[in-house]
Amino acid sequence: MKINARNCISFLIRSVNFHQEHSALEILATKVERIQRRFYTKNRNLKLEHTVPDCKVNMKKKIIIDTDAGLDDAQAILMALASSHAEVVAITTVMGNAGAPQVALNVLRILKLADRLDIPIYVGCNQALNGYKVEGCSGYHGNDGFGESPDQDAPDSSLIQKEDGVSALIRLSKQFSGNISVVCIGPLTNMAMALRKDKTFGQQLEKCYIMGGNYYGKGNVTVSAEFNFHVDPEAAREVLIDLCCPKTLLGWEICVENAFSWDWYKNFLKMKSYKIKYLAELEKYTMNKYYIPNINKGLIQNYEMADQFLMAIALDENVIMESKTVYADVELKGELTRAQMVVDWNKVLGKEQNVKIVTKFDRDRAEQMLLESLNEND
Ligand SMILES: [Ca+2]
Repeated sequence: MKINARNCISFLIRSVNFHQEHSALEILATKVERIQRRFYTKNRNLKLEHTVPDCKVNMKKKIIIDTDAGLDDAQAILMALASSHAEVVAITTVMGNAGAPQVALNVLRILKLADRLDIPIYVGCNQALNGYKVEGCSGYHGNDGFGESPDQDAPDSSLIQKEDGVSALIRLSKQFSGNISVVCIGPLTNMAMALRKDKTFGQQLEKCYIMGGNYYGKGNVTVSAEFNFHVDPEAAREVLIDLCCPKTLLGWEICVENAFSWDWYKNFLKMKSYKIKYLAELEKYTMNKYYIPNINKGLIQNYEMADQFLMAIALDENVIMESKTVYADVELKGELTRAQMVVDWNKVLGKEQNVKIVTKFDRDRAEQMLLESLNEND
């Protein structure tokens, strides 16, 4: 390795464990690289040997997770924390499976489980753009969104940051401008509010990944609305139309098509892992209140997951096997179709494409990423 400023700083980056120092060094490295490039551009005649290693090859992808955790969110967060591809810079919470403050407490429990209480949590919007507020919870994972099984040894809630989630999204997007993505696994209220407060928000983001919506009009709350879009359809619409960074969306139908069998789930629970044991305990509520009655009614055939699949895609885009880049909007007024995502497959509206919809993904790879993130022996 050549001894130059760039290599020295790259070496320091690889040696530093704490993400804040890591980030500062990356910014410094980028600035040094810029100065180096300017110098060599002006002094080409010097014919100096110039090798600037591509530091980004070794850099982890920076992400913020915007979540309404939620047990499926919990698994997705654990995937991100275990990934060698990503650095979780922050977690912002939004109303959905529970109110945003309760979601922050749930996230604290997950970070404690993963021994990553160093990651900052910011409480975001606790009501939708139109004022709608989830009273207590969505019902799916219980009143607290976490199986109504309180942690007797819960982490100190003072670890939750004072800054609100929307401000944190705007600040971090500027701090890591062009080098940070948001993985949205809850309703899109925080994202829409960030955009309303700062029109340049989308320009600062590298990418935005969204679990939500549907492209064949198949709902899981109403006949035609998916949960995240149903909680805040106005926010979903504003993000789809106005957020200008590249957006990748995983809709509900493809998640159902790729659901796992109940035999798979039984084997999953048998894995020797303190994380799975912990999550399984919390999921008992959903199992008894939702899964078993609906299995008996023939309404659900498989163990469905969504946030985990989106996280797999965000962590490694090679998981995407097929996608369609299209113009999509959200219906706000329909008598039966409010919150349904409407995809202009045939370019009838003549509008510019605004989102990449995943239409096929590598479930085996996603499953492997999930299992690897959880499979730690006690
Ligand atoms: Ca979620």
